[in-house]
Amino acid sequence: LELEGDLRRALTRNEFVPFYQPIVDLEDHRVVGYEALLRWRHPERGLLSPGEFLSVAEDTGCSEAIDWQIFEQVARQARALVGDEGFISINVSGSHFRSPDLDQRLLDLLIEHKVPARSIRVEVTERALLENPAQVKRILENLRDHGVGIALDDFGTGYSSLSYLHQYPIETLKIDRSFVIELPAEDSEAHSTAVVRAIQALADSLRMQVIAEGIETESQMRALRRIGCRFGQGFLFAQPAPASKWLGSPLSLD
Ligand code: G
Ligand code: G
Ligand code: NA
Ligand code: MN
Repeated sequence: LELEGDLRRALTRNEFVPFYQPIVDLEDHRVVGYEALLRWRHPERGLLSPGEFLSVAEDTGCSEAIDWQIFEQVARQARALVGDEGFISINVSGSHFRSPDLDQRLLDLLIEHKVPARSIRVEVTERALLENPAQVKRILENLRDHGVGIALDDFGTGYSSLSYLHQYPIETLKIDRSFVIELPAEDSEAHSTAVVRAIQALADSLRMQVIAEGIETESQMRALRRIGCRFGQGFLFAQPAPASKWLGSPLSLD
């Protein structure tokens, strides 16, 4: 496939970059952290999103190298972006958990760049948890023991057998934007409202934090606040943007 050659060339040319989307406290709109989101600065096709190339990257074994290109840049930019206060969330490809040294390499990278482990969160999907449970559990526990946060991404869309949740050191549930998109203004009986309410109740009882994804409207934000959801991200607050956009005013939307 042509795209595979393209991906390998892009890796050698460092064309993969993190964009950062603020994660805010829904009460006061304070920025508490950023999610690093992969983009490909393609020389001819412009800026590409993961949806356009990530599955080919996975199929051709490129996704781990892409992850590392992002992790390196995040490690270099983290302190300027969030100081001692905030955190940066990074996405890890599911297949990456087949690498038994993922945890140690990540911890070494943080030490090399003098980034405190508590400044970093790892986002993992439900599917990744279930593919290789014993190794994923060991890797996540080691990261957690060193202070790295663990968030479960796209929660509610996967293979949600709730029984596994407490078996992993998960501190944060990220509510998938497919539920947030459907949140109505006031109708508390609606299906999506019930799902989000249930996720929030589950998180509260397990003492986990909740972050809602894909908030685009004020009414979605108000519905989330009524449900007791404290944190979120989405176009209502800010689009993902290069680090330079946020460096002038770290942890602020201005
Ligand atoms: O930014 P966008 O909406 O196109 O992201 C699409 C998907 O790509 C999301 O599911 C997101 O979790 C995933 N993704 C974003 N950044 C990264 C990354 O750096 N590495 C990996 N493996 N996946 C990412
Ligand atoms: O898989 P994950 O949930 O990590 O991917 C998040 C993706 O959603 C990113 O690619 C990001 O660009 C995109 N995104 C972020 N905020 C919004 C939003 O408010 N609306 C929509 N439609 N997409 C968003
Ligand atoms: Na994510
Ligand atoms: Mn997500």
